Amino acid sequence: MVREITLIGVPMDLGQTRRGVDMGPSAIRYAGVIERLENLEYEVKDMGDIKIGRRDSTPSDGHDNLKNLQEVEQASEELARAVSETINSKRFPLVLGGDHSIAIGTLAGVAKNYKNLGVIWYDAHGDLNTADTSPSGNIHGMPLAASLGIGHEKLTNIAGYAPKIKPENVVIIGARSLDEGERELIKEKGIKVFTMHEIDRLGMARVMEETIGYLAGCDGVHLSLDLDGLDPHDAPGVGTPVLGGISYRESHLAMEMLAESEVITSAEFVEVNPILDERNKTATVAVALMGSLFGEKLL
Ligand code: 4U7
Ligand code: MN
Ligand code: MN
Ligand code: MN
Repeated sequence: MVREITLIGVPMDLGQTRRGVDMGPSAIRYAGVIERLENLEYEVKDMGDIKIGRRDSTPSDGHDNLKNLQEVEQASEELARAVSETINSKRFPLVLGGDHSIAIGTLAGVAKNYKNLGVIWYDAHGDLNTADTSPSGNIHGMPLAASLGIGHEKLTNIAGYAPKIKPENVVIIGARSLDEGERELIKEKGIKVFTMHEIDRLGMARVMEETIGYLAGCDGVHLSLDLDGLDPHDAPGVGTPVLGGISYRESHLAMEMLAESEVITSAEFVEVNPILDERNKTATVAVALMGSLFGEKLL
């Protein structure tokens, strides 16, 4: 793995309606991300935060069912540039969210640099909605669709190209809340999904072995980890918690297996909302999982 990491904070809260997730990057820094990675002998540079526009008082902005579209688009462009520059300087981009709409910009920046990028989407949700299927109009429920080139052009065409990724290079892990349109898209595109059912049945070790094998032909793999993939008992500081999630231990195992396989080439940790949290528990969990992802071991 690349030994130089660039942290990119994205204090984005416009992809959904609950306040506080814009403080996610601060909470993760406060939980000691830099020290954690430096202890593992990485060289860490914190480039600070991407600038985010203001919450719109007319959030749909004339675009039906796409709240704060303009502002999300702008931040995505800026984030895509920062991520791509990071990769160009041979550094590992570690993006700190912020709501999950930021994955649109992250993937726009990452995918430019790979021919056949794989994506692991660790999440309770599919994030495969479009304006037509979304029950909420919240863009944080749309980033995976947008990255596949599905949805509004302002979201699919960030950095001037589309699609960013191919459906056969995506693995969703932890799904337990899908909307009707998302189910249809998963079937239509044949997207690989390990729902909670499969995690219960196969165990996380086998799920990760299969995931790593499934993405073996990719020249890079991006990890997009939504903290709501974990059970709300372990990660309570998230905007859209869903009961019955992946445990803290299973998540560590998943990260450890990714570290051992050395497949991950970029990552983001999103949806940490300190206002909804219990004494910064969720940011602390995020940093602990980053430790495992970057090779931390007890012995
Ligand atoms: B997250 C939802 F309807 N599917 O689209 C939607 F259930 O990034 C939730 O995974 C989306 O946290 C959750 O609004 C987005 C809803
Ligand atoms: Mn506007
Ligand atoms: Mn989610
Ligand atoms: Mn998500």
